[in-house]
Amino acid sequence: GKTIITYGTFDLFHIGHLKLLKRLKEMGDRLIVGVSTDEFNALKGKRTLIPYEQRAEIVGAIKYVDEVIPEKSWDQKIDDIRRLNVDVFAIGNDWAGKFDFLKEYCEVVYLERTKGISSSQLKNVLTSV
Ligand code: C2G
Repeated sequence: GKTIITYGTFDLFHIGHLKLLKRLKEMGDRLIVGVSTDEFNALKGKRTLIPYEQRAEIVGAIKYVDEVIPEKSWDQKIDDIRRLNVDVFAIGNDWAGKFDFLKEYCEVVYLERTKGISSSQLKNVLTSV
């Protein structure tokens, strides 16, 4: 079967994340998600409200997701693709072009983001109430 992989923080899990994971699962038979650890998010310059263990447990509970692995560094994607026999790497088009180097190892797909929602937007609303 066809294996898809994606990576992300998935903080404050919301409909944009869910729609992406649904579309990714529809592209193949197995969906693996690399969830960014808290340490890696610090490297990305991203502050998260929800700790890694909880973000990973939530993503793992989504029916479209078959496996969750920790995303600890920028450099693990090629190893993950090889080890897990990945056919397609896919991610939202906010990353368009950034992962084209993976084309040597698998298909690379950038998908439309869901408009009008993001974890940072939710955070702003929460802090402003
Ligand atoms: N996403 C989306 N629509 C939104 C918000 C997010 O489709 N409204 C997608 C993003 O494009 C991404 C995934 O949901 O594919 C996870 O989003 P983030 O948690 O913001 O991921 P990010 O922090 O960008 O991490 O190595 C890759 C990075 O770890 C990606």
